[in-house]
Amino acid sequence: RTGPLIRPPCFAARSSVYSPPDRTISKNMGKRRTGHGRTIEGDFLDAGFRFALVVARFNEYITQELLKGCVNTLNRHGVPPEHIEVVWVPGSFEIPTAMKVVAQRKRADVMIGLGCVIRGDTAHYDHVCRETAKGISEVGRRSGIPCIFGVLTTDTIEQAIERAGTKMGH
Ligand code: INI
Repeated sequence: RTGPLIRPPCFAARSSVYSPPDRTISKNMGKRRTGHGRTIEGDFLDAGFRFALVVARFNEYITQELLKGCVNTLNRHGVPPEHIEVVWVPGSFEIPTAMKVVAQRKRADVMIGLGCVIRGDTAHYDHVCRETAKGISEVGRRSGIPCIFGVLTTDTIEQAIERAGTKMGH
């Protein structure tokens, strides 16, 4: 018998669910227990989920590339265009707020925040990075909807360009 499968809303179910050992065998083996009852695991196959990509306009020449790479990756894993919604926000700082609205309106099963914060001469960079990261994880924890952190935080524009698909791809 196959053990029960817990399928979190975000993850496609794997067919290879762990099967508990045959009862007759475990009876013969006394009280010794091996393995576990069930496995919760994601895979890379589309299962009909809707994706909201929340993208910052700040440093748009970089975030456009992140968006292209993200859409391309989702498409390659079988996500159709009609399951991808793009929400533009002014800067990375606003990504968590938009994610919260998307979550409240139940418009997505998964959200991906895409932004690019480049260090300047002031402490502004630190505030934007901190609040963006904290906010995205907070929306994810509170809503139960997976919120992916796709925000580059770099010291230089060159680093951002390198990480936006030019060197290693996405
Ligand atoms: N937003 C970014 O996404 N990247 C940056 O590099 C950046 N810098 O450097 O200032 C940035 N600032 C804007 C911020 O995200 C907000 O949109 C703004 O402060 C209004 O709330």
